[in-house]
Amino acid sequence: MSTYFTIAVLILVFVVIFQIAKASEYVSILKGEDRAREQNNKINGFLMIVFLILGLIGVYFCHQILKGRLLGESASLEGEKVDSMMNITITVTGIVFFITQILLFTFAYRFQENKNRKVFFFPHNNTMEVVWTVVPAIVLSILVVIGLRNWFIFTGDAPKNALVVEVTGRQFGWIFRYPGKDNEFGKRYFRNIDPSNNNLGLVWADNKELNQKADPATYDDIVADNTMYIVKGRPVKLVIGSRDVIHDVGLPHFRLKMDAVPGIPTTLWFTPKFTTAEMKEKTGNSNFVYEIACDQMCGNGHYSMKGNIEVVTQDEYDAWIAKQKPYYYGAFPEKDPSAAPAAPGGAPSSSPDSAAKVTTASLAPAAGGHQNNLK
Ligand SMILES: [Cu+2]
Repeated sequence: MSTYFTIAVLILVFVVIFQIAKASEYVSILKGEDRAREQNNKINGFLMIVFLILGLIGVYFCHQILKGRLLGESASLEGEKVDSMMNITITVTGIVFFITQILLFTFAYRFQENKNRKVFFFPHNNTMEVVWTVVPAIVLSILVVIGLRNWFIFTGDAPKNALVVEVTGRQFGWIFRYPGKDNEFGKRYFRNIDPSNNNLGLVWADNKELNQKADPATYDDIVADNTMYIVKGRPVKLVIGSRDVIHDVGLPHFRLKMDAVPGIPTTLWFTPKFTTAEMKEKTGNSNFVYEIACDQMCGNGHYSMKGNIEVVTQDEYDAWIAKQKPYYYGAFPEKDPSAAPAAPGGAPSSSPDSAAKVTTASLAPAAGGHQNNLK
């Protein structure tokens, strides 16, 4: 309904403009063309100045309205560099914008047609051509060099004390992996992916068909869904990938983003400045969470692809990571050493065992399914 209404309004506006143009044409014939043009010039010149003033007022109000809605201070040290680039770019382009717009409209008004003045023929000037080519070229090159330098910092080697987290995008969510006690990520293979118990395809069993050997480094890897824990003041390096299509780790509060590409790991590092609790206080929003927004159109559930980041202190992080069980034990509970002593606990001793059996039994058809796929 509203579409038809919009189309009808557009047609009406078009008809009105057409009629006004026709009427002014008749008026100019009646009045004599010269006089009509003189009058039109005056009106247009005046309208140019009105447009300039209203436009500048509009720019001011847009700025005032948007100022409060922006994200506030960067929540990472590296993000400050992005903010400063943004400020330099807006200052330079802003100055150029105001000078050129004011000159454009005042010249149109000031130098409108006048019977007593003759137009000066000014076809070409080499010096001016050189100036307006070289000056923007130098300014833009400086902006690009600052940007490249920062890009090499963000994507380059992270400091040695950095926490390393692997971030994998999937349709539609994020999977986070921590290397565990050995500080090493175990191998992954996409054909091992099983949504029920191995959502990253960790190579934790031999597979003769694929000529794969189990990688012991996978046994202590910790895998978490939805929420990533990182530490305030400690650099964090993200090793980013994807399980299906191209996603993008968008970190608006930290001012960074990086594509998540299947098969090609990308990296990014930054240092969080405030814990989530501090941000709740700073923003006055008790529900504040740092967000990973997928910045790449990745399918029909793209809008829902939100991950959370909890920035905590080192102590809180240590407490959290100590509570996490390696992902391996989720699929093979019988291998969990902490579960074993619970078994000889009197009456329910048989129940953990049987639970383990059920899980391993449920694994078997899944593994069989993979083999079928391979054939
Ligand atoms: Cu996505």
